[in-house]
Amino acid sequence: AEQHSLLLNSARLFPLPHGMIFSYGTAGFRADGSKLLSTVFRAGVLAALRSLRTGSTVGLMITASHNPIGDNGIKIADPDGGMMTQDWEPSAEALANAPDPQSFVELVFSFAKEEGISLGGERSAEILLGRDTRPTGEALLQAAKQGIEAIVGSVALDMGVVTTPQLHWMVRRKNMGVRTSENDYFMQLSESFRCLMNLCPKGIETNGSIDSRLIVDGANGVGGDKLEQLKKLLLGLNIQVRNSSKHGQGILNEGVGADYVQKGRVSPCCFGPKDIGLRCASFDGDADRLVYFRISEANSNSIDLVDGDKILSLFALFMKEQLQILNKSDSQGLNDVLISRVGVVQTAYANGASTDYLKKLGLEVAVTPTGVKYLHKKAAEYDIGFYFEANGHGTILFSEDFLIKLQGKSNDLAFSNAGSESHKAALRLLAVSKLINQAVGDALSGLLLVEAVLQYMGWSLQNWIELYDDLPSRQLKVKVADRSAVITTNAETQVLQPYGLQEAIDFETGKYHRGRCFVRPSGTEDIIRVYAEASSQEAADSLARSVSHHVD
Ligand code: 16G
Ligand code: ZN
Repeated sequence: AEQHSLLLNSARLFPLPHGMIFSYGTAGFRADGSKLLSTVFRAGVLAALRSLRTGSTVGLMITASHNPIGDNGIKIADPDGGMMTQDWEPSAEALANAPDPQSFVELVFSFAKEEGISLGGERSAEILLGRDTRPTGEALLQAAKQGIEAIVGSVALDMGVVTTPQLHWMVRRKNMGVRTSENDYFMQLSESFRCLMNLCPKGIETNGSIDSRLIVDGANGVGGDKLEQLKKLLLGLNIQVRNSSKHGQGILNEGVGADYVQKGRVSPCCFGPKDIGLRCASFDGDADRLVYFRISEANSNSIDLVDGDKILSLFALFMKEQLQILNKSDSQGLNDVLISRVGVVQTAYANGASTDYLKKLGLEVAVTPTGVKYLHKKAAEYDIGFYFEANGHGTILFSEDFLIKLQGKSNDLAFSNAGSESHKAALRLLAVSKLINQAVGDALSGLLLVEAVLQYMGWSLQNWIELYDDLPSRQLKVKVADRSAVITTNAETQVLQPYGLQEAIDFETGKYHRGRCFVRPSGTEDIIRVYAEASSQEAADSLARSVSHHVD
């Protein structure tokens, strides 16, 4: 009874705004930040239920990533640091849209019963809260806290202003029973980075082609500020942060950030002719996306983009090489070969040239629908699973089982063959597993891994760009009355409905050499997206244009 009235009284403080319908999309709830108080309060309640149900700590992050500064959003992180299980999304939506406090409370009780959660019981819930730099973040955080505290025995721990990947990392670590502070995060990243740098082959730095200078666009968000802190712990890199939320007068995600750079293929604000030829990188507003770029020699308004596909390819090449080195010496019978299932996961947006490249490396390539939750789940099926979206969101996952074997092997080698090439390869693989965020894609750790790998290879940005040539592509958006009218299948590569649209796409695509085209409803905006690829830019443009007329 106490629980019932506590919940009801709290819910009354957060009435549902008129005429809004909230959906738990690709990346949680998103809307105008001023309209989200009830949603965030209710998500706080749900997070507490999730924690009770799993008996573990969960996370709640308040961010709208690369969206404009007035927007905000909310995501729940599961105990392993990944996104909340998809089974709970319908309930999240039902709770968010319950028309009044009374029906909300009834829903909470019936859902708890269904899930076997005892409310007001012995068990207590723990939720880590984080937010990005948005002005509505503080008020929303308070609403989330009240939601959590409306479930008897629940505790909210405020992690402050953090990147999305930091919060996911903290949740994961908390449940592993290890230290979770921001300082621990910085220490783990900087130590594993140093370890990788120390294991670089000697003599390469004299090559002269590698420039230690790196300029990073922080999107006027939380990532720039965190990188300023992290870089103090790094040796061997000369990082300059621009558009960091600290001293910039710039506005979050406005003319800056990974989404702006990748979609528009333009340089962000505060980058110009003075930077021609330099290695540049860009984060998005909550620092879970990373792309690299270079201001073109020919035209300082345009850039050479190094997107998520190329980051993925660089990582895959490096890791494959380490596995080969590790296993080569063993074929002489000294040790057992470390068997590993290695796989790469992409979406339909992956440039066709990157997929060809990865297959040529001998890797298995899987395709899933857009959205981290799909890619992550697939990648977790491998011993080493790589995933990246072209937009720069991705990471490398190691299975527990494989890490135990790898550690064991590394220990054996330290005993029998310390300092050998295979021992170094084992140490590098272990360092990567600590550097790269196992919970979710992370621009900070991704950046450090790129830098360490370039250093290891002795590669300039130019060498990396030449890994393969991107096929020309074009993305368009089409405004439609009802985006749900388009239904796709086969990881979004084929249209099921409306009838006849796929035939039209096939017909148009057939006219172009290396043509590939697909359409899908956006999960974050009220539009249909069209993607086309072909052997020339003119052809890709024209294919995208003609298909978008069929969508209209
Ligand atoms: C969200 C997704 C991102 C996806 C994008 C697609 C997460 C954390 N983020 O930002 O992975 O690429 O949506 O947007 O899952 P769209 O559906 O509008 O094309
Ligand atoms: Zn983001």
